[in-house]
Amino acid sequence: MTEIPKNHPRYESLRIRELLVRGVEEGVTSKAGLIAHGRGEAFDYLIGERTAEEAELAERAALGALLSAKNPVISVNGNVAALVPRETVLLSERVGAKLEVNLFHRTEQRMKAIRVKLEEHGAVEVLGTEPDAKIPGLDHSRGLCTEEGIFSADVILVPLEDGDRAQALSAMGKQVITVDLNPLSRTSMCADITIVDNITRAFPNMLTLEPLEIDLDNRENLSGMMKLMCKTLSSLYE
Ligand code: PTJ
Repeated sequence: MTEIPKNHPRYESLRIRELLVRGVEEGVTSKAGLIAHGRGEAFDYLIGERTAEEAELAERAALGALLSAKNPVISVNGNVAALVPRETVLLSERVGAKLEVNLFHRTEQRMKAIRVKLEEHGAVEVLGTEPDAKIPGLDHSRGLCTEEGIFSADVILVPLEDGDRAQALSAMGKQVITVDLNPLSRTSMCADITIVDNITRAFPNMLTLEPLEIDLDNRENLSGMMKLMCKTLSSLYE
């Protein structure tokens, strides 16, 4: 890893980038994952790189939904595995959710590398490498999943997800929860609960926050986040 001086004003942001670069080198993260992260960073600037009130509410609502689910599943991709492997495992333990690797740019090598990474961080069982079901409406390998996990899940947490797949999961009647810094993405718009926060803050928060069982108005929550972004921008003009 590149040595980043701790007193660099952008230390945290550079440290997170290095995690992704290492993820690519380990065969965990796709190259496209680096681009996706850059898009996320831009939106993170607009929310002041901190957890907003709306995001905290969504994090608590997500915990409530996962805890009251019959078969909750956390879907893990290459960015999630690089950024928050330990927190992902701890969160799955906290809410009793299964872990399943599910990739947009699927290769058998990356599926295995992510499974091994999660196991190294304490996961006992990681589904996904032996798929036996398909998400209806998704072509090619993007739709592959397991019957025991994603296919039969009633509540699914799909962080940093592609819009097509989020929509397909929603069409299956599942309650979809996402973490996405872009409140305008198709995933953010179609999810039942969207946490507009950096996953590097959202997952650690979700290990300690109090769960809340509420019927979150996702549209209202998203519009709160968009207003915050506008406010941050306009404050720069004042
Ligand atoms: O590992 P794979 O093959 O499954 O691929 C993973 C990526 C993320 C490359 C793939 O799912 C993809 O292309 O996703 P998208 O369509 O770019 O969507 C990712 C969303 O996550 C975007 O809206 C980004 O703004 C957002 N995002 C990126 N980094 C973060 C983030 N949201 C929260 N925290 C982040 N660190």
